[in-house]
Parts: sequence; C-alpha cells; structure tokens
Amino acid sequence: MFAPDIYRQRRSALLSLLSPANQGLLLFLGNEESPMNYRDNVYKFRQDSTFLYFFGIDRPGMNATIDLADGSATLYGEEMTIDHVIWMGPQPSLQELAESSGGLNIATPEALPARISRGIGSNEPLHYLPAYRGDSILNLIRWCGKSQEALAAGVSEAFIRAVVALRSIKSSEELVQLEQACSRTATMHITGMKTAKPGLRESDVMAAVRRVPLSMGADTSFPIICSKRGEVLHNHHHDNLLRSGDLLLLDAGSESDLHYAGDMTRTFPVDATFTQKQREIYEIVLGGMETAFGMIKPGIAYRDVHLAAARSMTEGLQQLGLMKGDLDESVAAGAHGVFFPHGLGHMMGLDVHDMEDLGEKYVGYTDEFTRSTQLGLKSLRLARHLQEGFVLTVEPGIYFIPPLIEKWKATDAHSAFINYDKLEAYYSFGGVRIEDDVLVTKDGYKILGTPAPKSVREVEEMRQEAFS
Ligand SMILES: [Mn+2]
Repeated sequence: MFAPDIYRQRRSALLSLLSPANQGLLLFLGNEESPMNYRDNVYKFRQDSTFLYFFGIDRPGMNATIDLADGSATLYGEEMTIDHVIWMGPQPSLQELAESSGGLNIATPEALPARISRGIGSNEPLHYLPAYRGDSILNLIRWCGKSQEALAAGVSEAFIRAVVALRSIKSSEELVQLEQACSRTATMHITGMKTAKPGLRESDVMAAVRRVPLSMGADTSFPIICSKRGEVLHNHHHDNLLRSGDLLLLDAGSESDLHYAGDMTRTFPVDATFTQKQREIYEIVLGGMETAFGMIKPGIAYRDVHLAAARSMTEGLQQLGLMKGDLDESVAAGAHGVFFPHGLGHMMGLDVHDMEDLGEKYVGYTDEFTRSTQLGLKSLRLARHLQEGFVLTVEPGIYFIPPLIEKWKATDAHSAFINYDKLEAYYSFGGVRIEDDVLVTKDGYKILGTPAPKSVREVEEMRQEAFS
C-alpha cells in the first residue's frame, strides 16, 4: 500500500469535488473471490481499481462508504477468525487495515445493507458506480430492492465524473508504480525477442514472457496476446507452430506491486531478420508512431493524433502502392480502416484500459467529442484533449485481414483509395502493431519504463540473441 496519508488525501479530494453540491452516501464495492469451477477453486483475486485507489485494501469481501454529510468513511468486512488463520495464516485485523488506509470506521458486512436501507428509508441519495461483476450486481439488487435495469440506469454521474477526474491525473507515487509496471513489461518483450525461433510454439514464447512478472511476485495486466496471426486483434490462442518467414506479434504487460498496469506491443520476425516485405510495413507503422509522438502534449485532442498517425500510415501505404488517391480525402473517408481497424490508444493506470468500467464516454471522451461510426475511429477509446499527468498508450498497427479485405472489395468500398489487386500478395502476412506507454508532461511526453528494442536495427540485434 501507499502511505496512509495518500488514501486520506484522495478521499478528501473526492469529497471536495462532490460536496456540498451533492448529498448522500458514496458506495465503493470491493471485489469478491471469483470461482472457476466450484466455490473454493478461484481465479486469481483482483481488487476493484477504484476501491484500490481510494482505500488500497487488497483483500476480497470488503466494501466501503463515505458519508457526504460529514465525510466519515467506513470499511465493512469480516474480521479474521481462527478458521481463517488456520487456512491463510495470520492476517491484519480490520482495525489495522483501516489505519493503513488513513483512518476508517470499521463495521461488519451486515452493517452495510442496514446502512443502505436506512438511507433509502429517509430518501438519502445513494451514489454508486457501474457494477461489472455478477456478485456485485446481485448485492446491489438485494440491498437496494431494485431491478438490475433500474440500478444500471441509476448510477451516479457526479460520482463517476469525480472519480475519473482524480484517477486521470497520475501523481508522483503513481508514476513510480507505472514506471515499475512498464519496466517489467519491457523485460517481458525483451524475453520474448530472446526466446522465439522456428520450431517453437507460440505457447513456448508466451510461457517465457509470462514468467517475467510471475517471478517478480506480480502477474500480467491482461491476458497475453502472442500470435503469428497478428491480424486477429485479440488472439488468445497460442497453439501455432513458429516457422521461418513468420512474424510474431506480442502484446503483453505486467502489473506493478500495487496493481498499476503496463501494456506494450512488439512485432518481430521469427527469423533473426525481417524480410523486405515485413520491414516495409514495420517502418510504416513506426512512422505512424513517430508522427503521434511528435504531437503529444497538453491541449491536443488525441483524436487528432489518431488521425495524423492514420495519415502518416496511409502515405506510407501509398508509397508502397497498396493505397492511392488524395491523401486527405482518403483519411477523411476512413479508407485506412481496412488496415488499421482500431484506435491509436487508451488511458492506462490501475486498469490497462483505465476506468473502462466507469464508461469510455467519461474517460476518453468529453462532451465535445462524439463517437464516430467509421471503422477504426469507432474503436478509438481516447479522443479528448490531453492534460499533463495523463498516462496513455500509443499503438498504431497495420494488419491484412483477408475476410475484411474481401468484404470491402466485394462492394468496391473506397476503391478510389485502395489497390485491392495488390493486397492478395499480403493475405498471409499477418499484422504489425507497435505500442508504448507514455506520460503527458508539461510540454510533451515521456515514454514510461526501461527501453525495449523498437527500430528495425534494435529488434534485429536483439533477435540475434535467440540464435546464439
Ligand atoms: Mn493497449
């Protein structure tokens, strides 16, 4: 945990954003253990990130409230009994947890539904965030006596906006965690580059990469994507055999000690060097990334950065003869979407897609931006103007997705901008994505974590190590 003062300060910052304009009770739902196949055989526990942010208590079965009337904060949980101690060893008491969290009242789990129903009885507003786990939703239904639909409609927008405002700006102690997560993440990618070779399976590389955070007492921040079919954007299968001539896409990240995320992608040849075709596409993606870096600073809309990266990659694809026509018209029409069907990046923090549970329309979009329906732009999770202290990903990519190309080709979609007859030669190419994590600074940006090879030369040099 951070020092107790940090949590106290975060709660008082939240209070000053919400009161006195709002009255009532703020409810923070912690996460429960989650069963895999029977109750006691559970997935790895992951605490809710907003709960971690305001309370830091990394234990299942905890909930908390803050009373807007007097600012009092209460932790609800079960005290450890001798039965718990037999199975889990000595654990901190509720009182100790409350003190390490900067001072909280403590109460039994049963006191929470009693407190909520007392509030409902006196028409006190209950402020809660969108629930995303089945047991949290069931608890809310039981405690509030409302349907799931009514509860989903009744989430507190003021609460969401205040949490997003605080969690969006990373403090110095959070940046230490994010640097740690990103450095571990860089080590995962270097390990992947040192491991892959023809004859191994994707799962061999995935296991070597996964070992990095595990050996540091942490775990991944999301399921690893390690695939020679890079054009399948979220491919979680690892059963392909790596062969000479393949390109391997690795999208993986570690958590820090306090569960902050890293999220990087590297794409490299299964051989020691890129083929000419691979290098050409790789350089175009890298150019898109450099274009994006050149623009990142406070005040710029990330939607404009996304479009500039798309323009840079469209220009590269035109030079290669895969695209054609007027550059600006092509970008405006979204013709590049067939190659780059996702967004340039997303916010990152305690969650790899930071605060996605609270709603992208509050996190990545502000009232000035509406979501586009264009392929690619519609998947952009971050459009808003950047501020100093934001942490976000930059992740351009170019993919050759035969079913998508065939679908567009069949209707002559954007045929003024795409040379469909040249694309068949790329149907087995796969895809290239390159991703780094950056902090928006006062006048620019800073890449987080220790460096991982990225230029063609750096990647090929690191790949030599797999063969030596
Ligand atoms: Mn990402």
